[in-house]
Amino acid sequence: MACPRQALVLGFQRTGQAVARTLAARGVGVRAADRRGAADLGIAADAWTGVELRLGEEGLDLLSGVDLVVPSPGIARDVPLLATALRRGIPVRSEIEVAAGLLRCPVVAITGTNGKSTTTSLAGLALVRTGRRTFVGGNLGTPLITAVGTDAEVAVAEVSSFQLEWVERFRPRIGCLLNVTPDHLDRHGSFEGYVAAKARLFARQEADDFAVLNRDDPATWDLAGRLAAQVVSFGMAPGPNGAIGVDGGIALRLPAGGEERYDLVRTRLVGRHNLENLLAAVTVARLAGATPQGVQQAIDELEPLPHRMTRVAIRGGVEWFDDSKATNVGAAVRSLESCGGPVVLLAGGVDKGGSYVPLAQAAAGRVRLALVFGAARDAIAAALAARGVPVEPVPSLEAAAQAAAVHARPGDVVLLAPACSSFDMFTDYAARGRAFRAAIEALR
Ligand code: UMA
Ligand code: ADP
Repeated sequence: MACPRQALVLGFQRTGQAVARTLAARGVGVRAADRRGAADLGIAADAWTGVELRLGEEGLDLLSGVDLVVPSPGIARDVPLLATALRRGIPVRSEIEVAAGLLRCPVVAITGTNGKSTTTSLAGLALVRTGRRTFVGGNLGTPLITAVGTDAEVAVAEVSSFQLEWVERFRPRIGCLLNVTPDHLDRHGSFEGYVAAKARLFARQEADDFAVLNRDDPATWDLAGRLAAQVVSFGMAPGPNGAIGVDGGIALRLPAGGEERYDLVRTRLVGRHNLENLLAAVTVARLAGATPQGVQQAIDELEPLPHRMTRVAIRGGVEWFDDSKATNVGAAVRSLESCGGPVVLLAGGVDKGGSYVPLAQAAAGRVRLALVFGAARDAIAAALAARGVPVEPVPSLEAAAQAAAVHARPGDVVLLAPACSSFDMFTDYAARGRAFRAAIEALR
């Protein structure tokens, strides 16, 4: 990508603001647009000298004189502005591509339907504990482009399918794909479209790069034979190399080197899904230059991230778990599978176009009662009822918490694992998790 003279930054939240700041500092003319106004975005427009702000606008005249468009991840691929830019031959590139073009350090990129944040945090911490100056961010919250111009020696980025939609030359030194199960089908159109977006992570890698893949996940492992990079795998079943779960620990064999062992006795990450994240993170971190000591320290120290299977209350012998980050069916299935006792499940929110049958299968025989709410309420209720799972529609998350308090018995788990995104009722999954905790506190 040639250096642009005039860029249109589309969407002006975290990503757009970081891109505008970085490009403007490099002398690129920046026009920044968002369909929302300054007050709604919570910004002071006069603080953005050097950027042409066009807030509240979506018209095609925004493209005038532009030789690069950088859309935020939240902007759908088919908005008229992007379609017109492409028709006019104007390159459309995502923030991670612009960032990677400007970064002077290697990029480690971690994607997958679930486990990205946990794996990214763990691999990043291992590098930090090794003493490497490490940027840790991306879809996790701090856009990758904020690492540009810093003294980072390595950048570890969580990468989403939305960010991968608009990459052409993005070439991570290490790319990791954790798993692929249906998610964001409303955005990508089909499961195949979603997998294809994920696969773009590896498209520009070469033989001296690494692709770290989950050999137990069919949709992920399917890619192994098609990649130019060296494949290193992880899983519970034996594999050609990489990481495997062994009794109380992890055994790792890198392409060059003997077997290493890591101890899991002190980790606070629980559940089979987190074991997979640990296997992936250990592999990625060692390939990226973390020492075995740094890796072990990270395993011992990392706290579970908020709203991911966090125990938020114990009331009358009932444990209440907040897994608000289980924003798709695959994640909610794993949450259910990691609960021991009978479960009162709280689920619902925005439907992403996938099937709830896997959720119903995991719930059958395990869920005492499902309380469903939000836009996807009826679809979830129908799938669960078809498998004989008792289900009750409720008007809100608060009502669900109240009903859960009535129906849960000592020894039960009350689990918020929505299987949906939160945007019908909350600003994001974190706000939903906070509302859940507040609803528990409000119970008498
Ligand atoms: N907008 C328009 N026109 C449109 C649509 C949107 O102008 O047609 C505007 C909106 O008004 C908004 C902006 O565009 O101001 C959209 O910004 P955004 O939603 O991309 O928000 P950012 O703050 O830039 O956050 C993004 C990621 N958001 C999404 O992918 C939806 C954040 O991931 C990420 O942390 C951040 O960049 C930094 O990299 C969030 C997420 O939900 C956590 N990700 C999805 C997930 O994890 O499942 C992929
Ligand atoms: P992401 O960033 O991909 O959303 P997180 O690490 O934040 O991933 O975990 C989000 C949720 O996904 C967790 O709360 C849990 O329910 C589920 N989860 C985490 N890791 C995995 C995994 N490896 N496989 C399946 N589900 C997982």
